[in-house]
Amino acid sequence: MSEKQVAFITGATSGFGEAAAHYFAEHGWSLVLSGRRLSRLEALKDALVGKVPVHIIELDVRDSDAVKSAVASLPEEFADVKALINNAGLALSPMPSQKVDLEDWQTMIDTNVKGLVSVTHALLPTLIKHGAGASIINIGSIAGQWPYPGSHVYGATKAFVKQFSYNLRCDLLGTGVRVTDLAPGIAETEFTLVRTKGDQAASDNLYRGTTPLSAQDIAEQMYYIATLPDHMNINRIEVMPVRQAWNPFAIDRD
Ligand code: NDP
Ligand code: 8X3
Repeated sequence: MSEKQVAFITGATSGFGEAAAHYFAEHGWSLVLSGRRLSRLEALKDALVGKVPVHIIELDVRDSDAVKSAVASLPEEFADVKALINNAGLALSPMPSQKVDLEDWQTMIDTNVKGLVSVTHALLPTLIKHGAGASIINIGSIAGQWPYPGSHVYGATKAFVKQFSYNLRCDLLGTGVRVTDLAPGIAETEFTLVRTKGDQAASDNLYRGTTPLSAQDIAEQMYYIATLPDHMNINRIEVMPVRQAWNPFAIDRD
């Protein structure tokens, strides 16, 4: 590959982000990898640095000042970001709204909405400077499109991600920068362990006896989007495993 290509991945310490780091590295991309768990970032860097240049940033996307300064202080060889993968995110408390702590709703909004917005805002000048071929890949969810019990604020944050992605496209018209809402269905990562605050049995139970998406499946979709011909923009990809579909409407009866 002649042109150096840099991907900036948030939430690279686990799941989709970690799989994307490996997959983009296999294809020769330089990587900026961020997340809160430094030891995991260091292990990832050790695993990948023999293949491609890697810059790690211990970063909580909820801290907008830290986001701004992390982007402003990117080393020169990582400064020309071509693909921003806004992947950091989480769901919490998959129970009815009336039983959820307000703090959990706020954490999801702070991370999935405000964090994603901060990172995007900080990197927009860089991506626009890169121009044709640059991509913003926002990780949404089927939960942003389809309601289900216990999704409450999580699904609403992902609906934000979808509409923000579309709206960004309008403003970025003419810059060459693409924007995609990549919306996966059920995928086996640490997502459910986080959502249930460490209930390994609940997580195992969700994925038991079916074939969920894998982190690798989504990493490959990210790479596909980031390497499309410059003139193509996929607005949204919604992907479910074959073994997931919708339920009928629920009805309250006497
Ligand atoms: P994981 O829990 O495996 O990974 C989540 C990643 O987000 C971790 O690297 C975590 O890093 C990071 N993260 C969480 N909070 C913050 C924060 N405040 N600041 C920085 N990084 C943060 O889950 P997935 O890989 O499954 O999730 C990735 C994305 O995909 C999320 O946005 C999720 O909503 C979405 N998604 C997941 C689906 C699934 O079924 N798994 C389906 C559809 C969408 P750390 O804790 O080190 O900060
Ligand atoms: C996570 C996928 O199916 O739990 O975004 O809503 S699902």
